[in-house]
Amino acid sequence: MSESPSKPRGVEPSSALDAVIVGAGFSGLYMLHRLRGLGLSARIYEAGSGVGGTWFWNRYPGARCDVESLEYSYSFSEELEREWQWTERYASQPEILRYLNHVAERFDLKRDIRFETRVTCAIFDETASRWTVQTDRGERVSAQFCIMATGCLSAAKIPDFKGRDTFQGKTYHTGHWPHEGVDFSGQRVGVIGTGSSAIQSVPNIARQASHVFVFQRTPNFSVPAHNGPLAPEVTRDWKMHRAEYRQRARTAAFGLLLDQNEKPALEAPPEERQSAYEERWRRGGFAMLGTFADIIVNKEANDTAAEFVRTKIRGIVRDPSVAEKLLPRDYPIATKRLCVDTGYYATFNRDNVTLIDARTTPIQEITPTGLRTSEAEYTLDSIVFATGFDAMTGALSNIDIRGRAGVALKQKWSEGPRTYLGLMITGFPNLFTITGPGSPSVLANMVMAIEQHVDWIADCLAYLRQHDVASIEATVDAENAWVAHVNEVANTTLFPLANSWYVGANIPGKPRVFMPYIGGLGVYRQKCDEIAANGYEGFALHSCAVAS
Ligand code: FAD
Ligand code: N01
Repeated sequence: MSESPSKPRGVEPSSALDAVIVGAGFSGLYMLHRLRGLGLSARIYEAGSGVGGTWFWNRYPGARCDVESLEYSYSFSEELEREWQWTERYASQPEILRYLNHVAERFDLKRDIRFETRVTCAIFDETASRWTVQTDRGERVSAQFCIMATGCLSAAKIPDFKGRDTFQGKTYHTGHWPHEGVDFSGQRVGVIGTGSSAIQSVPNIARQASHVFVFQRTPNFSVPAHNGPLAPEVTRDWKMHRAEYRQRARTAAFGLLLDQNEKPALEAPPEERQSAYEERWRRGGFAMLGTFADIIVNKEANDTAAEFVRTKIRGIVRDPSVAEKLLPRDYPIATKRLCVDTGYYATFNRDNVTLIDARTTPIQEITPTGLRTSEAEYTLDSIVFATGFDAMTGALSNIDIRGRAGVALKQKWSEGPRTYLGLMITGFPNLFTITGPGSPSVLANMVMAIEQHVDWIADCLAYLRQHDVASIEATVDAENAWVAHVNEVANTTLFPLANSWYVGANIPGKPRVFMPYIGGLGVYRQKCDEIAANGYEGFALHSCAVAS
């Protein structure tokens, strides 16, 4: 039974736990399950009124995963995997949310989750080697370990447009979609943004609204999903070979069964290249990324893939001037997150859809009746902000986290995030970040990245218990070396060339640092395992009588 989310709890007497977990998405749920298995006392605090994280909040029309359902699901329990049936190649948001609720029920997790409770503050007590965690309900709890499962894409961001609050119609952010859904019938709708959320929602909104105006600042590369019902033979094959498939995904660069071609694009003659891209386009989804070995490291190779997609866009969109506006030109393909769509480009063939180039004619103001660009005024009934997230660091920065000597994490990260392995931060002992900056996280099938982090943290806590260790902390040298390595690897790729949320470019004033680790999930896993096997190399472990 979950605790009642509706009644205010007031200030509870302070209680002591082994671990506090913040967030009840894929990360927090599995973390709680693992800690229970170790016999540790743990509690999740979750701002939402239910489990699911991303899949609780992002309920916009068309929301679904773009990593295939069979792969975008937990692998830790064979029984769970055998009993759950995915219905589509890419599961819809409601189906993924049902799945996560099923997981929470099946493993009896909800009794240790405090819903509708936001963690506002976490302070490290150096004498006791414990964290004091406070919530917006006035609750205060002490825990030896604090585990941030707060999500890389959970801090929704609405840009500070002039006049934003004057609009008299309805506004929505894709990441905070109303649970009851939205009926756009007969409405003139403005959608701001053309990232994955817009690319999934625009075709659906356009089928309902009287007119949709899409305000595009940067065109995006998108490949077709070719979604559909999961054929029984595909599910059968998966269940038969699941152990092997999962093992491959865990050690693969992107945590995916990508079928990576090891040949460089430029070594293939043009006809071979063309037919390879065509074949991947027919398969759909992220298959495109594996067409050749050098797409994300060699600009010339990348150009061949980018031009292939641009040609596809020209072929789909009937009005050449609209097609021209939709062509991404100023960054290499896949260096902003590749989108996977169902009918996105074709939507611009509809009479009730207008594309506005918000780069050449920028949005100047939101008005009581709509939106004004430098060129025209648009009368709107609703505005959808598909404007993304303060990614990777936003949810952590929203909490007042204070480590040794009261130093604030925000202050430590004022020039960009610094971590050791994306798991721990020097000066913040016993604080773990699941899929933190400096880890593969958003560059992988995130469920595989999450499981790897959760397992590593759980094994680490078991080790600390066995060895009577009260605190663990990344050393300065290890953190410095890791940050340097993360940057060095990023600079061998084309990723830093794009103004993406990977480098914080979507948030005015955010330091430009490439945040995830692009060395590959398989390689990273091996490094993490070696570090643990060597007695937690790069970490300072202290046993301390005063603790607990
Ligand atoms: P989240 O699911 O973001 O959960 C974090 C939770 O922490 C949230 O519920 C939030 O309310 C809570 N929280 C945060 N701060 C606090 C606080 N201070 N106090 C209390 N609670 C707090 N990844 C893929 O690999 N494949 C996909 O196909 C894919 N599709 C996506 C589609 C969308 C629309 C989005 C936005 C992201 C998608 N992602 C995808 C990334 C996705 O975020 C991850 O796959 C995964 O769901 C993250 O799980 P998580 O538990 O780490 O974080
Ligand atoms: O957000 P985004 P998202 N004026 O940041 C524009 C995952 N995800 O929610 O590119 C005008 O990608 C901005 O323009 P620009 C996935 O990892 C997955 O779509 O900065 N426009 C951009 O077009 C994804 O990458 C799925 O120039 C402004 C858009 O808003 C991540 O979540 C589905 C603006 C934001 O795009 C985020 O995706 C959904 C301004 N001031 C999400 N500010 C799947 O398919 C921003 N924009 C699985």
